[in-house]
Order: sequence, then C-alpha cells, then structure tokens
Amino acid sequence: MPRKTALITGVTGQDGSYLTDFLIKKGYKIIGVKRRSSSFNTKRIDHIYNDIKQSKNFIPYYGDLTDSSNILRIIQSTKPDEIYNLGAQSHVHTSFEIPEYSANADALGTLRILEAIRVLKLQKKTKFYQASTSEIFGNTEIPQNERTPFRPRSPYAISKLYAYWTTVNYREAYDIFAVNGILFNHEGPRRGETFVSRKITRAVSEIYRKKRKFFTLGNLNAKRDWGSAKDYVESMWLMLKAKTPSDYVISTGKSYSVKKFVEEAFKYINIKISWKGKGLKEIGVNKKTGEVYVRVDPVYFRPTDVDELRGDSSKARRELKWRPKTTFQELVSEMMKSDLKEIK
Ligand code: NAP
Ligand code: F7E
Repeated sequence: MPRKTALITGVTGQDGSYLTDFLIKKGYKIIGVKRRSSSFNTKRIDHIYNDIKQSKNFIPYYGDLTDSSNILRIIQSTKPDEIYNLGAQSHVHTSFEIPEYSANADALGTLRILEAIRVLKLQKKTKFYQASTSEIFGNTEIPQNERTPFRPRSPYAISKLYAYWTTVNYREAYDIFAVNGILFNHEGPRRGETFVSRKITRAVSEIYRKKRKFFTLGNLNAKRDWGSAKDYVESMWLMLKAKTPSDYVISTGKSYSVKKFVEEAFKYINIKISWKGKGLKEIGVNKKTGEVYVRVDPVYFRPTDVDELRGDSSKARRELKWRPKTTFQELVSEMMKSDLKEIK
C-alpha cells in the first residue's frame, strides 16, 4: 500500500510537533507547513530534522494561513491524503490585542484550506481536520459536549467558531471529509511558555533553582479541563480514520483551578502553598516559611474570561474508542520534571 501523506499547518507548535512524532511512527510522510521567522522557530521539531531516518519522512514548506495563493500552491503540489489544520494565533489573551489578525489566520485561514480542497477537486482524496477548541463554548452549562450551545468570549474563540461552522458547511455542502476536534486545554513539556500551565511549571522550577523569588498570575479562579497533548493528538488521527466524518469533544472530564495547578506544581518540589488575601491582594505563600511565591497582576486579566471549562467526551470514547491516559497529577509532574531539567 502506498504511504499516506499528511499536511500539517502549525507544525512548529506544540500539537504540530507531537502529531508529527505520532504520524511518522504510523508510517506517514509529513508535509510540514512552517512560517518564516527572523529567529529559529523549529525547536520542537529539530529532533526530526536531526534524525536521518525521520527527516526523510518530513518535507518542510514555508507557508502562512493568511496567504491564499501560498496555501493553494502547497496543496496543489502535494495533494495530501490528510490535512491537519493546527496553525493559529492560539493565544486567547493576545487575540484581544490583535483581533483582526487572529480572525484572518484562525477563521479565514481555515476557509482558505477548505476552498483549496474544493477548487482543486480533492474532495474524494483529502480528509480535513480542524483544530477547534473548548473556547467556543464560553460561559455556558457544565460539562460541555457536542450539543452544548456556543457562547464565545474572545476574538480567538469567535474566529474559531467561524472555522468550526465553515468546516461543518464544507462537509455538508461539498461532501468533504471534514471534522472538528473540539479539544479542551492540553499541555505538556513542549507547551508555549506564555500559557498558564507552562508559565507556572517554569516559574516554580526557577524558584527551586533560586533564579527567582516569586511570579505573577492573573485570574487564579478560572477552572480548566487540562489533559496531555500527547494523548490528544491521537484523537485527531482517530477522527480522520472514522467511517463517517463528525465533530468530537476531547477532554478528561475533570477541571481544576489555576490555584490548584500552582499547588500541584509546588507539591512536586515538596512545598505546600497556602492562599491569603483577596482579589488583587491575594498571595500564595510557602506554608512553612511564609515566603511569598505568587502574586496577582491585573495585566494578565482578560476583558472577558471563561470561568470553567469541563468536557464530556463520551461520544469520542464510544465511537473512536479514544480515552485520556494521563491524569492531571501525572501531567503536572511530567512538566515539572522537564522544566527542572531544562532550568539548571
Ligand atoms: P501553538 O503551540 O501556539 O502552535 C501554533 C502553530 O501555528 C505554530 O506552529 C505557529 O507558528 C503556527 N501559526 C501561527 N500563525 C500562523 C499563520 N498565520 N500561518 C501559519 N501558521 C501559523 O498551538 P498548539 O497548542 O499547538 O495548538 C494547535 C492548534 O490547536 C491551534 O489551532 C490552537 O488554536 C488549537 N487548540 C489548542 C488547544 C491547546 O490547549 N493547546 C486546545 C484547543 C485548540 P510559529 O511557531 O511560527 O509561531
Ligand atoms: O489560560 C488564566 C486565564 O492562556 C488558562 C489555548 O491553548 O486553551 C488555551 O487557552 C486560564 C485562563 O489557556 C494567567 O485567564 C491566570 O482563564 O493557559 P491559558 P486558555 O486561555 O484556556 C484553549 C482550549 C485554546 O484553544 C487556546 O488555543 O488561566 N490565567 N493567570 C492565566 N493565563 C495566562 N496565559 N497567563 C497568566 O498569567
């Protein structure tokens, strides 16, 4: 059987790199779309470039989701079996600063790929995965599943909701095998440093290594359903292997507050945290020594935030036989272990 080819946008990102590792192991040839950058942006996939065997299965292309002709040309010349659209301006807080760019890359970028599949008449050949997100639910009922109404609360979430419906529409209108993976927060040692999970594990590691005394956070009470990125990329592949295309929630079913994440990270280095004060004055202190390790800085508050996201992934568990393998405690430990090793 000829080898399958998978085109991945956002290949230099957290999920793009884990998915590349996963699909290469499955025997795929990867067409990796990366952005031109003034400094190196391939840290997460360098291990593939540097491995002679693996690099043969990886073909890099320069590309940008905001450039229609570029997207069309890459898809035309590679005609992939599967496209995973993971590229995005993925930072929710930043999307309030650059809403138009976020919409261009995240909403219209998705449309550009689906249009390319249609215009190039690849409907029968190319399956399409859209990296949708729990952020499209906003503040709504808990837990959220595929039937929960959408009430997005950021330019990022609104752009991803446009992409969600465009994916559904191209599936229904043009018979493209197109699916939305509605993934809840997923993390790991390769998570970007400005997302709260990695910001915490890095800062706690720096405190342990005596490189800093404290760190600042925003909304400590937000609750998220945190899973492992490595577990979640498998679900993307399973969705494209299914008999019929459909949209799936991918989550662990448990949610924890930002405070709980902080406590868990400190637990890894045998420190107990207690919380004192309220609002902007709230602090996280070392229960034993009284040292202040966490403070609140309003700069990290969003104009509108989502209070709690907790997913019900029973449809994926039933139909795809997918389930999360990593617990919250194991995830935090894995990230702490990796950051302690990195920060010497
Ligand atoms: P990430 O680490 O921020 O990676 C995003 C990737 O997109 C990077 O490779 C980035 O390139 C690329 N990118 C950004 N703008 C682009 C553009 N205009 N054209 C082409 N590529 C562009 O995000 P992630 O955590 O891996 O998430 C992957 C996808 O899943 C994203 O679409 C995200 O919105 C979505 N998602 C993530 C989560 C989560 O918890 N991680 C949950 C649900 C959905 P550079 O490396 O050059 O910046
Ligand atoms: O924030 C709060 C913040 O930026 C989580 C993206 O992958 O997952 C991610 O989006 C929560 C929020 O992730 C800080 O207000 C407190 O309530 O880590 P985050 P996110 O916004 O949930 C979804 C599913 C995606 O699709 C996105 O692409 O933590 N928070 N203090 C903070 N957040 C940050 N970043 N920094 C803080 O200092």
